Amino acid sequence: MSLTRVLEKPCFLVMLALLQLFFMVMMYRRGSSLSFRLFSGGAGGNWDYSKARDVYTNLSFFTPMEKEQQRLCPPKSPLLVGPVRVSFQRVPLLKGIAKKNPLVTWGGLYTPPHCEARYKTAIIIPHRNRETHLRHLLYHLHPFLQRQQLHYRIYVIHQAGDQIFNRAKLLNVGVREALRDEDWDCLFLHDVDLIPENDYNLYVCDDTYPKHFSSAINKFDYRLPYWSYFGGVSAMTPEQYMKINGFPNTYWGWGGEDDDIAYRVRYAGLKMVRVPLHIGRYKMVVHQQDKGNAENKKRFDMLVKSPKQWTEDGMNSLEYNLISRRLLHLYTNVTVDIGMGPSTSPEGNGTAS
Ligand code: UD2
Ligand code: MN
Repeated sequence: MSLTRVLEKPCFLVMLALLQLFFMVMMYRRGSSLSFRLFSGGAGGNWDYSKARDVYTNLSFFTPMEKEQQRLCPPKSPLLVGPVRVSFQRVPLLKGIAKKNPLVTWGGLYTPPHCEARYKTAIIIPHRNRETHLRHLLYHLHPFLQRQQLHYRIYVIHQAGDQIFNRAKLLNVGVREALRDEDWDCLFLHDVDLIPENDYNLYVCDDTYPKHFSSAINKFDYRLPYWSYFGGVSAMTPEQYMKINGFPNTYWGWGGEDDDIAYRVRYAGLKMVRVPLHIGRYKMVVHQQDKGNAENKKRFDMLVKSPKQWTEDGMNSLEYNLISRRLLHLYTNVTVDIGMGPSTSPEGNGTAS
């Protein structure tokens, strides 16, 4: 039968129309449907962020009773939904967040109830005086990570005192403290005010290279501010972290440390990989510059010295005084005295630790 004859058959034309209708309906419902994955492969650039889902979607499937005998979780979690709604309109209470996450245990630890997790991820958050941001993050991050079927734990590294802030040194402390607990596969270095918007942004490390996750932040119109940008949220395996000698301890105050880290990655013979912009989307809680985190005016000079400094300033020179380690309902709180930098004057920050 020739093709033209087939095309002329009424039943064929009806079938064609029905098929077209079916695909149109599927496309219309793409926010949640199979077609979303079929057409975007879950990795294409075709996410519709206007149809974001509630961040607690699918968590009702979790009942500890259903655990299958230690079967590995599937390579791709069936619970993922893609874009999730992120709103800062109401600041959630810690009690309320704990209630919504009944399977999170003390210290902010979670293990999937149905299967054995493929990845163990520690989330490390440098913190001081950002309680509302922390509550927003915990509210959104716990269900996000649970849908990814990860074994995870959240660490909040709290700088004691009111001396000038040091984000990078706090992250070094977090890594050392987290590795005391477990052999984590992946260490996430996570700003407290950044909330991920797509759960296909898997909180898992790249086996070979340090990875940047917050590639598209609303603050920067969902674009990279500059090509080597490494601020916000990044992740490394413990091996990669040690290979770059961790982060610098000597950047006191705001700025520069993220660029130093990006440089170290190159000096150590590695390169940076990045989550694609359509998945690595984040909302940042709007905030002013904090008291006690003045701009580090010496950062440009320090960056020039970085090729010589990085092997001497980092995990191998890290010193701190652990004040307390407390297992709270939604996270492990590590309070630490990291010293006070060379001087408290804005001109004086940013030299040796
Ligand atoms: C940018 C980077 C950040 C870092 C910083 C320069 C983005 C989205 N983030 O953040 O990764 O490189 O520049 O240092 O580009 N913090 C406190 N309390 C304080 C001060 C800071 O908890 O008093 C923590 C908190 O986790 C915060 C992070 O440090 O998210 C970065 O500080 P920021 O948010 O004030 O700086 P920002 O948004 O310019
Ligand atoms: Mn910020």
